[in-house]
Amino acid sequence: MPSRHSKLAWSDVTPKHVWMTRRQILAAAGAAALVSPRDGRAGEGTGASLEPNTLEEISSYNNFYEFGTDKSDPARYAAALTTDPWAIEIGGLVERPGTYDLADILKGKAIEERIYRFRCVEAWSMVVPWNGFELRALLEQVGVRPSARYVAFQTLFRPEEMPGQRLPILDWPYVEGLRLDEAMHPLTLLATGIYGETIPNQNGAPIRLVVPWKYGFKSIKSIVRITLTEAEPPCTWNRQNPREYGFYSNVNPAVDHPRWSQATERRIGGGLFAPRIPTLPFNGYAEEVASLYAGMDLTKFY
Ligand SMILES: Nc1nc2c(c(=O)[nH]1)N[C@H]1C(S)=C(S)[C@@H](COP(=O)(O)O)O[C@H]1N2
Ligand SMILES: [Mo]
Repeated sequence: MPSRHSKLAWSDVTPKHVWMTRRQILAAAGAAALVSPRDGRAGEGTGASLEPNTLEEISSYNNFYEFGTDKSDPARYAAALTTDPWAIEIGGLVERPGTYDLADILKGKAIEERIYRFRCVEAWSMVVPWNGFELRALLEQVGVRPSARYVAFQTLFRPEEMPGQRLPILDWPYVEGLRLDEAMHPLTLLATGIYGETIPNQNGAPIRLVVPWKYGFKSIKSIVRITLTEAEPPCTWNRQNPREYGFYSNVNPAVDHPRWSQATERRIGGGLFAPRIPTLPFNGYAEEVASLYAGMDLTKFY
């Protein structure tokens, strides 16, 4: 993430036929209703600009430091990750703590498609058609105790399969957290797929968080533990560099990163000469989420 040289990904020069291929694939899959209820409501004006990136773009330009710091490392190394069987240990301030098999978690959960803007703190963005279910459905299933105020998440620690974890790049395992109301918000997803297919390992298989109004690093991948807590949980990037990364990390064009502007973004796949586009408050989801932060000074709680 702190990489400052903007290396060109192959996706910067994606030829038009790749888009066509994707459209054909979608047509073949009968995925006609690509426009989700969340589309085009806030922000970018035309629904056309919420055209999803190609699966190729979404799965070849990744941040997943467990597999290395280069954007191409996850696509190169994540295939080695065993994602089945998979269990999530759910504990802390819940009524029914336990180790839940992913297959059991998925039982009875309606998997929806949600087309979300996704904005990395490094000022690039994508549009991703996720498949998943609302985190709140899982939290309601395990029963949140009244004293719980935050939700803590933890990624798998398995250096045998995650070569980046053999190096002290970050304080492993990767951890993240949300305030309970953020976690219960209907926009907050647990994603298990992209484009109707199993989520690629490099995107956080078999299950990862997606919080579309926050910078990408809040959307923790390959989750093995969820803990309801009373105190604000530690977050990997905040712990790494608290001056640069706060707990909230809401997308905010008015608050720059200490080392670069957050006012605009580069949409992956837009081409070499595509103009940067303005970044929207809360990444375009202000209408849905701004009220969660009413009265808070967002320059202080960044
Ligand atoms: N476990 C874990 N989760 C992670 C990361 C990581 O390095 N490890 N990177 C984060 C960052 S910085 C971003 S931008 C997104 C990238 O998600 P994507 O590869 O699906 O686009 O994942 C986030 N989740
Ligand atoms: Mo990121």
